[in-house]
Amino acid sequence: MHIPSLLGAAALTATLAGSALAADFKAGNLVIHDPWTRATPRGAPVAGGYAVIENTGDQPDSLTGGSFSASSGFSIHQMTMKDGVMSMGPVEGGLEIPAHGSVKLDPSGFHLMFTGLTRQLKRHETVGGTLVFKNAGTVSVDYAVGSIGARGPEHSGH
Ligand SMILES: [Cu+2]
Repeated sequence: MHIPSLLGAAALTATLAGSALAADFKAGNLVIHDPWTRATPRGAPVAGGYAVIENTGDQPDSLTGGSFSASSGFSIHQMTMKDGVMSMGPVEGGLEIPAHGSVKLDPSGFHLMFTGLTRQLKRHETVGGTLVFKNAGTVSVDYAVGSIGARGPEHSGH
């Protein structure tokens, strides 16, 4: 019997369940750092998704789609400034992740748009989903839900 290690694992599980820890996800040459989203007001129809996608390989890849378990729709968006007005629209043809480079998805630039939310997102939970890449294929990720006004992923323990 390994009672001490079992207790240790239980304690660790309890710690992880208590906070939405940011995490990294790997697929082939890609590393998806700290996927996160924001808590939503009750009844909100959409939420944004953010992460840093790093490509350690010699070939470019491209993000072509994905899914979010708490929404019916998923698209890749870009914020643009035109005539002094910020607007957003879909990125056509996929978002390139350059070889030996990275792309940041954040509230002011490229981002994921979860449309048709099926429920309210609550701070400190994690919500599953996928990202689909041209070369790396489909990657499962978990989005840590931050506060409604969060500007970046929340880290706990450091
Ligand atoms: Cu958008």
